Amino acid sequence: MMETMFSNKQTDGVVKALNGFQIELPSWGFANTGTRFGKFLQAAAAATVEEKFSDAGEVHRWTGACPTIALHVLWDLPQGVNDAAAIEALSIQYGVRAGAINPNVFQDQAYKYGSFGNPDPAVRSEALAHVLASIEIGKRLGSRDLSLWFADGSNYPGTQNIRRRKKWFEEGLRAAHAVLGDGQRMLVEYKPFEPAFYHTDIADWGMALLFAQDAGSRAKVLVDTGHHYQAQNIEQIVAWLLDLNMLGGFHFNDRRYADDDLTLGSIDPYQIFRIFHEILDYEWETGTHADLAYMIDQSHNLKGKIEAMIQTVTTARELYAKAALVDHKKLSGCRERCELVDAENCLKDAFSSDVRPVIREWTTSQGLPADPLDAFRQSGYLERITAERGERNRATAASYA
Ligand code: PSV
Ligand code: MN
Repeated sequence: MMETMFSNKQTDGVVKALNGFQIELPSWGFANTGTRFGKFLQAAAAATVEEKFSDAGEVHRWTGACPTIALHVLWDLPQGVNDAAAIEALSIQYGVRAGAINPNVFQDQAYKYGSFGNPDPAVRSEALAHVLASIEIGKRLGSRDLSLWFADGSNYPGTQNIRRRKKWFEEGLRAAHAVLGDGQRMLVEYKPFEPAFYHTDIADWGMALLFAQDAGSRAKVLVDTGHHYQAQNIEQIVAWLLDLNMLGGFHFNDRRYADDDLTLGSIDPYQIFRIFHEILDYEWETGTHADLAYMIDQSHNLKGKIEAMIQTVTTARELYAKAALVDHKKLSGCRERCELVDAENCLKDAFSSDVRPVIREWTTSQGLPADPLDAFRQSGYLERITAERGERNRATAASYA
């Protein structure tokens, strides 16, 4: 039995939560990325898909919470399904499986005026063909989720027919849904702006929900925490989507201004806690398991990429464990009696509890290091890859100069 300041019941709840908590790493989070003003290149950054698997494997090795890596088709499987065998070999070698498959219908020049929403039927067909090829990759790799994000939109009023584009999106999403394999899901992500700055075709959770409902029963909504206006109540969106059985998963990150892709919990950890709380409260009340894909969608330009990922996973685990401390029965009673202060304190007490000792005991019991960041730093991995990749990455940096 663990010796903590919590009751046995609380400790059991936290341990159950820890046992079930997994979060997916983004392949693109290990590569050099930047803002539109430039890139600060890191000597240790991954440049090949093998290096991304290797780095992701390292995060999983020390945290034990990240058995899968999300792949972006264009960046990681440029030859489509022909690259699947190589991905399978990397999975075996580095101990992380392929997770969500992300088609890319936003970078090719053809997509200047959109992909599924492009007025040109030939471009719409090209985009659909890429999405269908991505579904094939998912089938081949045994990956459950097709994760769809579209940059489609327009920059100036009157320049696009918004209603027609909506219809074209419905057609494309239905066609993609029709070929999903058994057990595959389609996740529809929304974003209010960027790169489009006047209208975005899937701008918010309502649009994503309607598209998903229209596409078919295996389409769900993907909530990227960075894709909301400043004051939006994300946990309410989460609660509604859970109630509708339409929440598929998350792209976790934090933001201060817009889609900043900052480290989860770095700006507002209470918000992530409140999101986790809505999920666990739903599970407690309904007695069902919310089958959600927890994924990270961050790009660290200044922090060391692997360290930042370990920091993220550690924070996510802590916030999830804190949410598991909420006394749902007490909270439910307080709500019924409208005991507002006591109800709110159920959340605040859990959020302000220090869960780190119980997590340390749990990780040790799993054969994992109590301090994953320290274990990573001691391992020598960073020094090794800095030496191995540094020259190449410095040459790339020089070519930018
Ligand atoms: C777009 O901002 C996004 O959140 C989508 O999920 C993309 O797949 C990802 O970032 C990487 O560009
Ligand atoms: Mn995202």
